[in-house]
Amino acid sequence: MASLRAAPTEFELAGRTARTWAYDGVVPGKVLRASVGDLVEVTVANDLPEATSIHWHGLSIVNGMDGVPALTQGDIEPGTEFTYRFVVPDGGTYWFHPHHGLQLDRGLLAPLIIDDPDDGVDADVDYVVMLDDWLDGVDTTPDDELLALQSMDMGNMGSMVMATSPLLGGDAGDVSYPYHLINGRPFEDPLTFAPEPRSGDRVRLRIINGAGDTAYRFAVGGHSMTVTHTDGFAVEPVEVDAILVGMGERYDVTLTVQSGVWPVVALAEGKDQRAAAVLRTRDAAATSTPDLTAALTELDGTWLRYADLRAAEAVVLDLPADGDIRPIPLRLTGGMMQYDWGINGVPYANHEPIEVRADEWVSLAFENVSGMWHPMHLHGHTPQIGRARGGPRKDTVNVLPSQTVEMVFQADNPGEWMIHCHNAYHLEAGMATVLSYVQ
Ligand SMILES: [Cu+2]
Repeated sequence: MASLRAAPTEFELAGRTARTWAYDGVVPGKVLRASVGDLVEVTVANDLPEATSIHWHGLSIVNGMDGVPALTQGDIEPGTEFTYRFVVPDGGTYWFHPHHGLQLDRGLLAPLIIDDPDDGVDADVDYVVMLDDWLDGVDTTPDDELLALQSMDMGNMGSMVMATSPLLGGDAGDVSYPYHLINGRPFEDPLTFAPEPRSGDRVRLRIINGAGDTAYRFAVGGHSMTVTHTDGFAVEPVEVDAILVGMGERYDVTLTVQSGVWPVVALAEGKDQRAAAVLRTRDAAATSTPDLTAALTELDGTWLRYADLRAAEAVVLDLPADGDIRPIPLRLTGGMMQYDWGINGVPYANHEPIEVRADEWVSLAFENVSGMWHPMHLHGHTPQIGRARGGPRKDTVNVLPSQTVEMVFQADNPGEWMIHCHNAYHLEAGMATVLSYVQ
C-alpha cells in the first residue's frame, strides 16, 4: 500500500524558491511502480487548502477509481483521505495527476510505471523523463493565469504568448512559462541521468509530457531513437531523430549510447525555450560537459509522425467491418480571444453526454474547427488512431487545426468517462464532455 500526501511546499528552481503544491514535497512526485495485474492501493491525504482527486492517466481501470470529482467520485476534501484501489490491466508508461481545476499545472504530477516482463524491451538502464512547463509560485499562479486569459482583449494581452509552430499547425500555446523542466530541473540547473550507463549500453527513455500548455520536441544529441511504445502500448519499432510530444502523451524509446556526454533536449514547441538534461557515460571525462544551448541537428531531423506508427501485432485491435463502427462527430470549438474552448460549441457545464452501449464499436471523430491544436484524451480506454487495421493504440492524440482524427474502440469498460483536451487551460475553460454507457 502506497501513500501520497498532497500539500503546499517549497520548490527550488536554480536558486529561486517557488511556493507550490506537490506530492510528498517533491516535484514531480516520486515514481509509482507496479507490475501488470497488480492490485494497486494508494491512500491520498489531502493537506491542500482545496479539494483534490487523482486520475491515473491512460489506465483502463474500474470507473469508480478514475479520479474525476462529481463524475466518478466525491471530492477529497481538505484534511481527509481517500484510498484508490484498482488492478492494473496493461504495462507501460503512465502518469497521475489531479482532475481538479488547474492543480496539474502546479507540482501535482508524477510518473506511473507499470512493469511488464513481456514488453519486448531489453534495456540496460531505464530512465523516466518527465517534461513540464512551470510558472506556479514564480510570478503568478495557474489560477491567476487563467483569469488573465479569460479577461484578455486587444487592450490587455496579459502574459499571452504569441507562440506558433508549423509542427502544430499554427498557434502552439496560450501561456508563457518562465521555466521548462526535465524531472523537476530547469534548464539552468540540468540533471545528469543516473546511474550513468556504460558506453554501448541500451538506454530506455520513458518520456512523459506533464505540461499544462506546452508541446515538446524531444531529441538526444548525437543519437537517433527507436520508438517502442506510445501511451503505454507497443508499436512496430521506428527510428527517428525527434519526437513531438503533446500534453498527456508518452513515448518509450531506446538508443545505444555512445561514449561521451550528450545533451537531452526538449524544445518548448513554438515558444523559443527549452528544457534539458545530460546523458553521460561512465567513461566520459569528468570535466566534459555538453553545450545545452547549441543548435541540435536531431531537433530538425526526421520527426515522428502518427502515420509512422503501427501497433505491434500483440496489441492490434480486431476491428469489425467499417459499417459496424458508429462514428461520433466531436467538433473542437472556441478560440483564444473569447477563451470559450468547448466541444460541439458548448463548454463542459452544458455538455450532453456521448451515449454508448456496452460492447458497441465507436469512433470518436475529433474535427478541429478552431485555430489551435488540441491534445485530446479519452479516459478508461485505449483506442486505436484511425480506422486502418493496426492503427497505434493511444489514449491521447494531438488534433491540429483543420484536421479530423478518429479514436476507434470497443466500448468495453462501463462507466462515465471524460473526453477532454489535455491543455489544462482549455480543460478548465470547458473543452470536455463525457462518454456515458447506457443500457
Ligand atoms: Cu485544447
